Amino acid sequence: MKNSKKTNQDNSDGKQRDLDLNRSNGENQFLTTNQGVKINDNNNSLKAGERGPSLLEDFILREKITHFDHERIPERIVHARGSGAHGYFELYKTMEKYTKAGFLNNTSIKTPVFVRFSTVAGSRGSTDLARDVRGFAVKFYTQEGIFDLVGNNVPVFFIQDAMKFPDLIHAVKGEPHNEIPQAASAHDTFWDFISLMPESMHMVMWVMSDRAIPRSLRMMEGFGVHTFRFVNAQNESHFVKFHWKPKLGTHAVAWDEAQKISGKNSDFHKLDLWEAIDTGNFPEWELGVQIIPESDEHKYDFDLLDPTKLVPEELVPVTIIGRMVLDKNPDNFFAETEQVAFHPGHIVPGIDFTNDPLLQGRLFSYTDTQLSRLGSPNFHEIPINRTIAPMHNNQRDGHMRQEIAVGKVSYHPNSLGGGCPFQAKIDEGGFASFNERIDAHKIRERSESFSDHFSQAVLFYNSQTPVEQDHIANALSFELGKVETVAIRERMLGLLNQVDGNLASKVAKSLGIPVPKNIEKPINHGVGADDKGNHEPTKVKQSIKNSDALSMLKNPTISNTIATRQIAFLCAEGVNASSVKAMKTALQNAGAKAVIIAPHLGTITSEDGTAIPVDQTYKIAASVLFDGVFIPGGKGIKELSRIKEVKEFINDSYNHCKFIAAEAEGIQIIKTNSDIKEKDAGVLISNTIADKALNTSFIKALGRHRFWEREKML
Ligand code: HDE
Repeated sequence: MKNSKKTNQDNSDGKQRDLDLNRSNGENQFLTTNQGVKINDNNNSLKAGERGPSLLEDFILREKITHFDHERIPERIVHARGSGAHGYFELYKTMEKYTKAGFLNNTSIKTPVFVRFSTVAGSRGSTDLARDVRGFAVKFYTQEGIFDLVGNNVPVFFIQDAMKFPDLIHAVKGEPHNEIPQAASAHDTFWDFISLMPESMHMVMWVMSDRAIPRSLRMMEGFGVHTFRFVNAQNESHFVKFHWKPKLGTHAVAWDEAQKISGKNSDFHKLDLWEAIDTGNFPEWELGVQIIPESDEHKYDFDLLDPTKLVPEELVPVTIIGRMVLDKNPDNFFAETEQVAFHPGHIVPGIDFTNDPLLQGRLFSYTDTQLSRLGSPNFHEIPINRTIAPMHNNQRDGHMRQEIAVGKVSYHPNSLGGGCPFQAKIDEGGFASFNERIDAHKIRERSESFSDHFSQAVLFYNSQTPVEQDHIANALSFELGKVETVAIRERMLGLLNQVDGNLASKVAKSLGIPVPKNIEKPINHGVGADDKGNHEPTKVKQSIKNSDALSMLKNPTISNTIATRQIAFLCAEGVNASSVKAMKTALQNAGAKAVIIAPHLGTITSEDGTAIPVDQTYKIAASVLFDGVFIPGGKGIKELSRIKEVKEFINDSYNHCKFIAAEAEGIQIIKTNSDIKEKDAGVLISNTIADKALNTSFIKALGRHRFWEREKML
């Protein structure tokens, strides 16, 4: 089956053509059993008489129910909830100097990809808007085999060594006695663990920042996290860090908003991605790399092998080398998004690992987990997982084997099969691990170069704008406020104090306890890197004090586009049609979507008798599902004062720092029907109907995403 597409050179739709082999469509077809027997009655089971018992011989009922009984597979232990999409990657410029990976050498190849975004802690059915890291896993179907870049939207990790991963996940998931809470880190076991693991402090800063509550999966960065290697044709190695930069910029929602979205639409991110692709607004990211020569391995004041550290862009700039476009939704969630199996160990010649002890542990875990989740060593044969490169080996059999390997030879070396399949020399594309020299004692210890747990947490915190710093303090106050054990709160304050005294004091104030003077040594020998006490956490002086790239609001790559943003139009019968039309057209021209909200579905009639189609009612719509609000003019608009949801709509928009625009009679609604007492620069008004200047300034304002300055006024 697979052999048919093995010589395929045009990679761009290579994977889609491969999947075609398995796609099915029941259109204009008879309903059949799995054995192909046409079914005559799909409504009634076979019974002994009209009111009698069902008969065991009813093979149609038995087949249907048995299949149903076995429909579920174990959800992922972590990253259970996800959304997938197909697309392609194209290279801007060859990376030949650094890597021999074909898809990073040849700018004319478009490599098909499948991406799965996920939350980490929650179960499959949990909310999209949990405060959590997001998984960002990309499967490249290259002509030399599959390369999986299994990253996150945060560039560092909580722990340095794979040995601690099961502990971390046990701590963050619902507590084992009652499985509470779902998809939330705000509970005792998580913060107990964190408070005993100072190495987590850098990642804690990221997760308490707004990065953990993205506006959209399309508006978040992605990172490979670990340092990998590029290896070129001359067998020279460079260290490499991978970055994905979203074309729409990196944006977040407010925490209160996130909690409300979870109630209004817990599929908010999944739906947003689906609709964007469905309507042709294909999300796009650029791939960037930070390349570090081998000779610079020890140049920095952190260890490149330590996954709790990033390489500041100010020290090693990110070079943009290509772009990824997601242009097709999956046909079937289970077959594709659920069954896709990622593995950081899926690499191709030209890419290799480093000795990062977290990465090394992952290399074991991912095949193992697929065996239990997908149930067979043949998971590589599942359509979404199979390579579009030629694949031949002597692995045989196992549950659900699809391949029919012909011939009697299934071993190597052999003479009966002419030695086939044969090994590839390096210049024939054979994979050879980078021949790094290792000369060492076997030890169970960490390198002293891993013992600085605070410098980059400080760098991250100091690089944030005051608004972002406030959000971190608020998030910590929320999370630690939910912790019941006072000693855990105190230990956390001790750690926070090492990051920033002001931050610790703010959180302490909210918790109603003082920042402890000395951090108390936990009684269970859990202090970070080395339980043996060889390397106490130390603070190393950072060579840089600030990195704008770490702040979402200062990030130089931030985009001001309002493409795909959803703007709510609060309307009623008797609205002014020109007011609606002018703003709608202006927004649409800028790529945004105007959503007409009214007391009922169908159409409303404007002042001049125009029928305006309604998209949503006030019973369904909520401010948290939109990026901005416009209240048009028109005599009938005063009707909005009588609709209680309108008041909540405007107040939520205001409290979540969204931009609000109103025209003519619409202004009165803001004045009389909301808590907005003072005019602020984020509330834009005009007495003129269809005011071009208002439309332009509203669009410009929406490009800033939020008017965070308002928080100081609230
Ligand atoms: Fe994973 N991780 N992980 N992880 N991870 C899984 O594999 C694991 C880590 C990441 O959409 C599991 O197929 C260990 C870092 C993503 O299908 C499992 C360690 C990063 C996804 C697993 C880590 C990740 C996973 C669960 C520490 C960012 C979802 C299901 C040694 C670079 C992929 C599965 C998808 C999934 C193990 C740490 C990212 C159990 C042991 C660091 C995006 O194998």
